[in-house]
Amino acid sequence: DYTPTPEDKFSFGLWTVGWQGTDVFGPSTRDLLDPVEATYRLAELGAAAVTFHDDDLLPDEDQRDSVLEKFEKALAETGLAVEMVTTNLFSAPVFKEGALTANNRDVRRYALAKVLRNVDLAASLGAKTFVLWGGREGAEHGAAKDVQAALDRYKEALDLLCAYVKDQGYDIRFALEPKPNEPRGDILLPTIGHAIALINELDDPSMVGLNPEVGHEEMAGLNFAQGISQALWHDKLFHVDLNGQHGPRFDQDLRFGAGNLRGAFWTVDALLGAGTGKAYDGYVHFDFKPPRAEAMDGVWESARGCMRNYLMLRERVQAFRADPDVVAALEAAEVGTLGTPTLAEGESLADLRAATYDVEGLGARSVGLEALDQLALEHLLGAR
Ligand code: GLT
Ligand code: MN
Ligand code: MN
Ligand code: MN
Repeated sequence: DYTPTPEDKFSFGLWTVGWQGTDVFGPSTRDLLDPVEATYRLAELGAAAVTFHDDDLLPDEDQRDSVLEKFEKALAETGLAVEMVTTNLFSAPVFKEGALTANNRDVRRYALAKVLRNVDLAASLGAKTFVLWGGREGAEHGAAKDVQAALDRYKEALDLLCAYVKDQGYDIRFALEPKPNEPRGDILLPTIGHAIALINELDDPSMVGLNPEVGHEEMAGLNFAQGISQALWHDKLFHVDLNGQHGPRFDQDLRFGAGNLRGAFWTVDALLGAGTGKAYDGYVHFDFKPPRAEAMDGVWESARGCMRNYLMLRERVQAFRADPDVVAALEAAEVGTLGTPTLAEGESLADLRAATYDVEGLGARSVGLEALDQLALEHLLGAR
């Protein structure tokens, strides 16, 4: 009946249900939501974990200890885990021109100190993933950012953070979250591919992976399922931000399943390993914004919808993969044949070059792609 359970490993950012609706055209439409209350409500709805930025939970330094005490009590009473922690390096005016890659060196040092303090908190709460979303790392003007120097500083910060985590003996890995633009005009590490390339230049690439967000890739016109499949191939899908988006426009952060529904179907399929590939085994994390027009009832409905939509899509995807007609259509489309190396064992390139190919016949062959996709659509629509 699509009721989530802790085994589904659903997780929510406190900033999602806690978003008060402030946007560029108007102030908040909802009251402040106490993170402790959010924790109890999310547990009731069937979530397994929560995540947060330092500033979501601890906006007030004077109350740090008492807030943490109440929060830890809520975690203990609900059984919810803190699976991921992240740092707000984007709201405060000090980060207006960047944080870890700001031109100003004091800003960079302050940003790194803020992350380090939060890494200690993440370790003390048992979080194993630490996300870094660099929303302010970037520029609006060409000469304003030396991109190559900024990448040096990104690498420096990540190398220092990884060394710190090893030094402290923490069981934590970092996950970079790409986004093409917003709030900066052009953000560094705009896509999954850019981030993977940077990771490979780090001192210890094994400690850093990705936290891709559906909407962020789709803002760039990219296919999310294909992007996370590549991340899985590199063993870099450490975490995920599921939400919804209607094509290339501002970051919508719709509930998962809203927006590009077919994309959501293939996203779940990719997370499950797309039939024969590596599957994602981490928390299923939602990063959405309940629309500004909603009151609190709509906020909880939106959170519930994320989980129900995931469960419904998972059911549809599993039915699709198990359908004998789909198995036959995959076979007809030669999808499995792609797993066979192009050059056979013991064969040489000379053999390959000397072989004869029925180029005309191959050009005219049936590929069966529409038939396969129609089966997917019928499963998605519940017609099979
Ligand atoms: C911010 C951003 C999200 C990121 C969060 C992590 S913060 O809300 O829009 O996509 O995942 O820093
Ligand atoms: Mn987003
Ligand atoms: Mn967001
Ligand atoms: Mn996100």
